[in-house]
Amino acid sequence: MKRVLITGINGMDGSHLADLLLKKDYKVFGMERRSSSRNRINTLHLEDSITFLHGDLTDQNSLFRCIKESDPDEVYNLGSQSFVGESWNTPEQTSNVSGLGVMRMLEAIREYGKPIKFYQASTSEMFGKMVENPANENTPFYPRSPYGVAKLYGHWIMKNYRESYDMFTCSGILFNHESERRGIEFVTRKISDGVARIHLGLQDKIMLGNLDAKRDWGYAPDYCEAMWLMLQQDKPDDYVISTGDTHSIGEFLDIAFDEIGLSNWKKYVEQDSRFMRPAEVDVLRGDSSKAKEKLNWKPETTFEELVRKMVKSDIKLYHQKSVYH
Ligand code: NAP
Ligand code: F7E
Repeated sequence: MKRVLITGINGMDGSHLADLLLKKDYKVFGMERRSSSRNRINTLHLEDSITFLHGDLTDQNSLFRCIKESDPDEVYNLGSQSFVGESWNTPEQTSNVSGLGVMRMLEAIREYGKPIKFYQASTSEMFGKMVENPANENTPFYPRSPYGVAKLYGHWIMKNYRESYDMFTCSGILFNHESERRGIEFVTRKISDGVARIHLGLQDKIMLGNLDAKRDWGYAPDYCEAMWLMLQQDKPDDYVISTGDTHSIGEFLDIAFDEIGLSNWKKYVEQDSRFMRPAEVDVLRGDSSKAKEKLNWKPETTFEELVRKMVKSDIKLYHQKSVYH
């Protein structure tokens, strides 16, 4: 039985990846930070099937300990301060976790000495201003936020350890992917939750920032399959994972409101400068031909299916709560 350590286990991707690797019969260890309140909304269903370990990407010794205790064959480093907007408020913390944290985990693996395969959660935010559209593995990077800059350090240090120490390290340059487990502050979940609340009479308006932004949105469980495939190859490499399509926030709103039978979302959406960013990534679109060819991977879930799934799930969640709040 293969053993795996996943950082960021309670996040969206961490929980979906654990679901996938349990099905593939892995022994799963999930690293989480200590929290003063319960933080396992996405992993509650996993409490009896995986082992939780306490660790923090800003604490080198905790990473040595997590590697020793899990003795993994594969490590997926998904832990990150992943909210782009927040990265302007906490640039130092973001750089520490999402940048230096990668180096700390690589050091922990190197010190341990076993040939562990390592996956780094890189991001389309490294392309930022998009000097080429669609972007592929050879497109130059141009990050537009402290988060994007931190992730670029993580990406290059992962590559450097591959070249310096012959370690099996891979990077998935994943474009936006979403699911029913997405954090509530990200625009897709903010919309699906807001639409559910409007449908149930709990809210009148959704306050949003820049409505002109366009993203290449995919479905998180599809993308977790790609992460796993990367570590099953003979040689370590980097891959862009995307749908190849780009959609505006307006198109997301069209489908989300259609799911509750409303055709004119403009009556229910207001722009609010609090949600604007100091520098914006206007459009993202990825070319994942390499993943298709080498990993035999392609996305399964369409944009429309994704939006409808998220809205349906949020309506169901409110129905499951005995008191709406
Ligand atoms: P997420 O839901 O925000 O999950 C991130 C996880 O990292 C959370 O569980 C968080 O723990 C944990 N974390 C934060 N700071 C940490 C620290 N100091 N030490 C250890 N863990 C820490 O993010 P996601 O959407 O699942 O994304 C997974 C990874 O892929 C992230 O690295 C993200 O940057 C990257 N990525 C995401 C996308 C996307 O569209 N979703 C695209 C490209 C790349 P708490 O729960 O305690 O906060
Ligand atoms: O913003 C605009 C916002 O916060 C998307 C992370 O997973 O994907 C994610 O980063 C767009 C931006 O995701 C609101 O300005 C408008 O243009 O959902 P988001 P993101 O910044 O694309 C990448 C690939 C990652 O790696 C990240 O970890 O939507 N937008 N109005 C808004 N965004 C938010 N959050 N809230 C709004 O009210």
